Amino acid sequence: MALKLVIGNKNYSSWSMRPWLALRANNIPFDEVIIPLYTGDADKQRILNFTQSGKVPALIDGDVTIWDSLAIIEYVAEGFPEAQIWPEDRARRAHARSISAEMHSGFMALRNECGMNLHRPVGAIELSAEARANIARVRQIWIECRERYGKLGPFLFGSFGGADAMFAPVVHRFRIYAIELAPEARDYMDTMMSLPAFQEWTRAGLAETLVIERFETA
Ligand SMILES: N[C@@H](CCC(=O)N[C@@H](CS)C(=O)NCC(=O)O)C(=O)O
Repeated sequence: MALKLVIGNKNYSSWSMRPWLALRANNIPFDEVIIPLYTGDADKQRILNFTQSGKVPALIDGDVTIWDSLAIIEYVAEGFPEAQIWPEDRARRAHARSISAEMHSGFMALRNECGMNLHRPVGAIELSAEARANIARVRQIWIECRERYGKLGPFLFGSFGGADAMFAPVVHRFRIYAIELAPEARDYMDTMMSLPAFQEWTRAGLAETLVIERFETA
């Protein structure tokens, strides 16, 4: 039975984008179910019918349900070892998991102030000191990876992997909010933006027409 990935609107749902990219960029077949977010009880119930977390993304593999973006990426990495979603080397793998977990559990100010909204016209906004510190930390993470693993390939650990999937929506946030970056970080963004799976998600998000007011903040 095919894997089924339950996701939110591609225009807005940054958590959905992460496991979707991990699957698509590795050519792992799956069906997708898109449930628009924050549209009322009926759509919320549709999410609850898949996962009692009431949130997307969720991956359905037969009678196994995995919810939460990072848990899904881990599950996919275990099921498809040939995709090399995490680096083979143990120390690199620990590094990749550390920055992925850091992304998953932090960067609240950046997330709150620079929501992913692919339709938003590109332009800078006034950011809090916390958001600016988040941006500086992302930049540091990317540059450290590029310095250490750049010879292996253009993504954070060489080829596209789980850590890249976790940081992909940040690339959109930096682009949409015209964040100024060092050239090395800009190169990484260009690499991500030229990934066919990233472009496919972006095209689909831009084709959506549903506007969700709570995400139209800045
Ligand atoms: N930590 C979770 C966050 C999931 C999450 O917050 N999803 C949002 C959309 S991006 C959601 O489903 N919101 C719908 C709701 O709360 O009703 C993950 O990594 O998957």
